[in-house]
Amino acid sequence: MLLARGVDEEARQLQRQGALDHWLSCQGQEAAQVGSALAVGPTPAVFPTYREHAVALVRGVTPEELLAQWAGRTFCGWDPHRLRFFPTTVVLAAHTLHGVGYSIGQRLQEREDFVVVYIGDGATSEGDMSEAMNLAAVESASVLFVCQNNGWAISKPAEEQMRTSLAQRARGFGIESVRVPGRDPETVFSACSRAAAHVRGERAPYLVEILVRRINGHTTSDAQEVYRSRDDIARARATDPVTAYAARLSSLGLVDTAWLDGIDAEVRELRARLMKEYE
Ligand SMILES: Cc1ncc(C[n+]2csc(CCOP(=O)(O)OP(=O)(O)O)c2C)c(N)n1
Ligand SMILES: [Mg+2]
Repeated sequence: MLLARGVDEEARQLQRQGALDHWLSCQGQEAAQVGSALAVGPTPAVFPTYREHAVALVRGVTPEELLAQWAGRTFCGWDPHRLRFFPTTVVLAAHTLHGVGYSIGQRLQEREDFVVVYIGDGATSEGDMSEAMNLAAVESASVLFVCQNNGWAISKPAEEQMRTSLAQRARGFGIESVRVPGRDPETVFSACSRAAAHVRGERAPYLVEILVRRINGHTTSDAQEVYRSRDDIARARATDPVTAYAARLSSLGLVDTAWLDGIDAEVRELRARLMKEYE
């Protein structure tokens, strides 16, 4: 989580300096991403949206590869086949159908493992998501939908975009689901481990809705202060999952200052490396 935060912060700075065209920050969503990525493990194919940087790092995408697309260097940046981590999808929810189709294809080839599809709250309003959930339910596809509900689709609040929770909506399609808070990676890890066991054991889809708070604007081109209250932004910063988890592990005596300093040094080195590379 700390490494992801460091990479994200460096990418934001590189964008300001003109080295990257664009960046979508994942700050505030690290516990949801690291908890879910560790729970599903390294084997299932993952279809991300565009903000799953911490998942990418857990999957073995290097920080240099992660930034490459946003510097306009490559189409993707990493090898999607080797890492089983598919390219970023900016066309909202298109990848939900790709993921379900991929899972059905795997089953037909008797190479079944499950597929993980990451999606945001706003993207679930796209017809593709409804089609993907229905198809997954009807075909009993082995797909785990991980929905990070950060409360915003750019400037559109989630409460103006839906009348039920996403977990409830999934049940309407015949997909079992759960809604969990996304501040503590262990809570997310437990929920996603149970969900993954369900997908594997039942060979059926499952949806986990994780409630998170977006700390920064939608992208580096967005001024969230224009449409989001100061209180809401302050609350997102005050409930930062990264500092909260570091504090929790420290208070339990599981990590000490020397260990945290070691990670800090690693982050500084990583950021310096990225800065040099992208300059
Ligand atoms: C099909 C389509 N329509 C509109 C957009 C413009 N767009 C980009 S991101 C976004 C909001 C998505 O919000 P959400 O799914 O909650 O993800 P978040 O950015 O909050 O992680 C919109 C409307 C798009 N990329 N693709
Ligand atoms: Mg959102």
